[in-house]
Amino acid sequence: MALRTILEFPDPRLRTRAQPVTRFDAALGTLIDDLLETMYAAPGIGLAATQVDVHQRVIVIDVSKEHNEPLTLINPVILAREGEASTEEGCLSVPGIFDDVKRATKVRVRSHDRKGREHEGEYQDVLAVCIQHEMDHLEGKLFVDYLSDLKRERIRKKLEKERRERGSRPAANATGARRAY
Ligand code: GNR
Ligand code: NI
Repeated sequence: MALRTILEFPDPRLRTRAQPVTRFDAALGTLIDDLLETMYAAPGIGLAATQVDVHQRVIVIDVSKEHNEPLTLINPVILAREGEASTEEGCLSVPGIFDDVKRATKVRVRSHDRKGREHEGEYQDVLAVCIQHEMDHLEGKLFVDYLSDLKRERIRKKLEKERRERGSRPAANATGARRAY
């Protein structure tokens, strides 16, 4: 297993539309294991392959506290949606930014598991929100796209400034102290 690097807004690679999975092989298994490990380490409640620069229709989710209810949805399709509610969302690709997004409160989804078996399920509340958020990633869409152009521009500038300041600082060592020159 391995941790993968999560792309951050406004990286243009996050705008790639993912392709359907056609081979349910060992490489797919490795990708899923890496996505789960990267999601738990972050920590986050979901991760789409798009976020680690793999443009295949694979998402992982675990909304449990104990991190013991992993869900893998491959080639997911929403068959039905019900209800509407606004929830505060965040995204590992838009670190430190949280805002309200309106989504369906219940979704019926058809997907495949890692073995290629077809599965249909109904998901509600946090799980429904998370699935819709992750499926947006597969279309190259981010939650900040639902905000105003002005807000999204402000977020872009803030993240670019933070990255600039992070990038020009000497790397910290394992104890958190700055390296001496
Ligand atoms: O960890 C995450 N939390 C979250 C909270 C509210 C709505 C959606 C999410 S998904 C996010 C992880 C992530 O960026 N997945 O793409
Ligand atoms: Ni996200």
